[in-house]
Amino acid sequence: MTRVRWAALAPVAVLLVSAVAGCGQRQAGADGAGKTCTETQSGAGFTIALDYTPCPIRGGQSASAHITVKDSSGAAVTDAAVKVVPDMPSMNMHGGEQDATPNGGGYDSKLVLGMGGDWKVKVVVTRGSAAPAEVTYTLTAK
Ligand SMILES: [Cu+2]
Repeated sequence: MTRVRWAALAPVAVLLVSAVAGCGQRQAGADGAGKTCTETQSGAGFTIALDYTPCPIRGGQSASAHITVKDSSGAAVTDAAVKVVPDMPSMNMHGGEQDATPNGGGYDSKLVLGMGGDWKVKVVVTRGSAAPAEVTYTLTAK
């Protein structure tokens, strides 16, 4: 009899949990969960666009980044080595460096900002034997 009662209550518990989770997901969605933002910086003859999802990035969670690199004539640069280096200057925190992977005319990378706050995200583009090009994006993690 006790077992039957618990079994009858289980769907109620599931409903309660999903109602709470659903509320959180709606808030996250309104806060940019599925949104991609793009920041563009230029340096050393390259124009480097950083797309990141979600926008804003959540501190302590892994975001996904897509980087596109164009040369001074506007042609996509697909043969470079691209590295992503996050730092939080106010706390002297160094984030996890990522080597981006070539994909679809650009480069994919994880982007992990360890906590909420202002971060400097450096993208380093190295092509052949040329000196690396570095650009820095200022991103605020929530
Ligand atoms: Cu910090």
